[in-house]
Amino acid sequence: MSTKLTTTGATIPPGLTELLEEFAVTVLREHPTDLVSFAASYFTNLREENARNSSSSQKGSQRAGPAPNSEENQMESESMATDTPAPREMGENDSDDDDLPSDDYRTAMAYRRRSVFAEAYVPGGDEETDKIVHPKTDEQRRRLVEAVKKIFLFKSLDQEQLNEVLDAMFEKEVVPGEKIIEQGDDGDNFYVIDSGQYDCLQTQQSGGEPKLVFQYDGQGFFGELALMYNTPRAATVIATTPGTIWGLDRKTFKRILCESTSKKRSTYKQFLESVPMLTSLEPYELLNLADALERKYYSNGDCIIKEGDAADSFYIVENGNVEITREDTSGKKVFLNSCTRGQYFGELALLTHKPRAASVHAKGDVVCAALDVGAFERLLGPCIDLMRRNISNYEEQLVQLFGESFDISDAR
Ligand code: 1OR
Ligand code: 1OR
Repeated sequence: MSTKLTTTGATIPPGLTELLEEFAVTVLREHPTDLVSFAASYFTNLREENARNSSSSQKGSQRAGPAPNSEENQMESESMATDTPAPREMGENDSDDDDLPSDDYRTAMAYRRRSVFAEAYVPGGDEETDKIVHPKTDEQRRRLVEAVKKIFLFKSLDQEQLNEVLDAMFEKEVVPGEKIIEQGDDGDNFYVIDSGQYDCLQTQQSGGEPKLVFQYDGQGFFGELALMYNTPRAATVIATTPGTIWGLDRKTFKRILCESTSKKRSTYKQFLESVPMLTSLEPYELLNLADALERKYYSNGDCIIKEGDAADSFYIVENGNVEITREDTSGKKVFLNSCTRGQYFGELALLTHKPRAASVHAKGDVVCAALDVGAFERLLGPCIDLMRRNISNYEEQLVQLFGESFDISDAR
């Protein structure tokens, strides 16, 4: 059985990534009130189920799958699959539930599915490679190309992959009130919005009222989560106006779009969780942010932002240091600040819609995660108040340093 090495040389035990990934997805879906108790219950149950499975397979009776040490089972755990507990569907064996620790536990276990691991995404896995083609008129193709242009998931595809995905997509017209996805169902298709408005509703406790968690207006995508992680649908999506969406079947999604998307999400997940400015974002919002980030590399002295320029991007420092400077009235460069890992810059001009207020240069090698202006406005809405509060600190310092005041109101 192979083990993986991280860049720091630490060994990643087989199965760890998958174990944590499924736990994270369950948390994301269930929103437990007490994360620690939820985690304790989740892993205790997993251990007990594993022990049960392993003893029943040693007896050579119930378990239909491979024996724990068989070659087949090794292959399973080396790729993505881990030996996991059998599912406990809602209401199954109710009397057993009496001694369960909490509601969170019940919910987590009710949603667990054996298929989550058994069928989890395997890069280059055994998905069939039959190409699906839904013929389209020139007008349909043009509309489809426009709809996917704005979607980050498609940006990493080469031309051949993009054509294959576009060929496989099919048009679907929807009417107000039409349920496109229902929470808890298995995932069939991924959808890209061509037109129309859609509500995304989530029931957070079993038996609770569905709550509106997101609204799509004429653009975007939904339905990727269940396909990426082989989990039940995390939310319900309903059309609220007449509209058109483009569907992509699960197999084509997994074969072409899943690998790059899941790689990018897991690359950025930990980093984004550690950025103080982003703490108000939901886990799913962080995933969407990860999709939209573009990694940029700079060497010592490179100019990242030039004072007076028009603004197009926002930056978070992933590695290294940047120096922020501004020219005083005599043209002398004045040091304002420096930013390091987890800190951000370039927000001011995007919020005020004015030219860049300062210059930013790399001090040594620097890696930044950049977000374009559209994504900044769409994805960082919940963080804007915090950024505005920080800007009022700039104002005070500015008066002290330059003796001038600074208007942070929107210049539009
Ligand atoms: P899916 O395949 O699970 C439902 O099917 C889709 O709704 C899901 O993929 C996402 O594409 C989409 N949490 C989970 N799924 C969401 C969310 C969401 N918003 C849209 N979807 N939240 C809203 C975040 C602003 C978190 C709710 C607490
Ligand atoms: P931006 O889009 O204007 C330059 O591009 C970035 O430098 C800016 O966003 C901010 O992220 C940052 N103090 C600290 N950082 C600043 C300041 C600043 N101005 C711009 N940035 N000031 C305080 C002065 C002591 C100057 C305020 C105008």
